[in-house]
Amino acid sequence: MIFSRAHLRKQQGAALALALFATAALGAALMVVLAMAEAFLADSSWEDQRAVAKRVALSGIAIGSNPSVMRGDALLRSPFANGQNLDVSVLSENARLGINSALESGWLRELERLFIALGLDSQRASSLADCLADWVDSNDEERLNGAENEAYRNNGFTNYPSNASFKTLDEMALVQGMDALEKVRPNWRDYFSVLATGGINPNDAEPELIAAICGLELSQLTPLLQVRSDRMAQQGAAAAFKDLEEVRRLLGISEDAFQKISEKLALDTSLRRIRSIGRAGKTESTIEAVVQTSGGSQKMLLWQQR
Ligand SMILES: [Ca+2]
Repeated sequence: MIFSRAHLRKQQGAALALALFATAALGAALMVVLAMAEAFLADSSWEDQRAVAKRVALSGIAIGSNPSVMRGDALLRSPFANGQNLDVSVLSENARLGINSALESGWLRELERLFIALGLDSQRASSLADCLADWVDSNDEERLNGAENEAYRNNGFTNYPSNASFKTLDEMALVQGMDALEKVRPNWRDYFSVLATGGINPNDAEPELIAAICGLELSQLTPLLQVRSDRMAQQGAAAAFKDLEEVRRLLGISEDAFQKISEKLALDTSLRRIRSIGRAGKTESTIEAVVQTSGGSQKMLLWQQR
């Protein structure tokens, strides 16, 4: 089918109007929810306030899931009267390392560097990378410092390892050697995902993750991080790096040397992790969700509430 330019412009205009309408509608819906919540809060119990906080957090997930809402959008951080407020962060899921994908790609050296950056000594880091690879590979042959069924059986765990991809990060925590990581870095889960695939996103990932996975010194990232934070402060997510060539130039790496590094990076944002904190009175409710946007449809891949 051939469309005239005027027809296409009309379509684009309609799409923009729809996106603006969706954003405005979200804002209006949020204001209604919060006005109701505010009236309700004036004389309410802790349980009631907690319910309001949860409703505020739910509004945040609805806003953060909208593809037209970008990181840095004012809608994501809104203070309200009576101690209510909303705090939403939206990040690409590739801000974390997709552990299944990394193991499939054989990134054991990269994982070892990351575990060292997170606080393990090199022996433990190397051993943990082997144990993770043994957990997901289909065979029962132990790697040099790995662990297969016999090692787990000796410790009373007869059904480990699963010899299949990790389904959750809690399953990853069962791998031999993860207790040592938990001890030195209790928040290790923030660096990993069982949903992300491919490379990590240089727009959103923590500096130590980018450095470890790409085999760079932290100091090499300084210009990249400076530009990233300056632009984010001035223009929000619209200023994100849109091509890897710009990332390469900021890292000061030759085109040849960058070839191997570029496969560890990805600018894809089709998976977004939304963390929404709703507060009401003295209560707080946090909801975390991972949403996949593909074409015009969205799919919820993770939902955690606390
Ligand atoms: Ca195995």
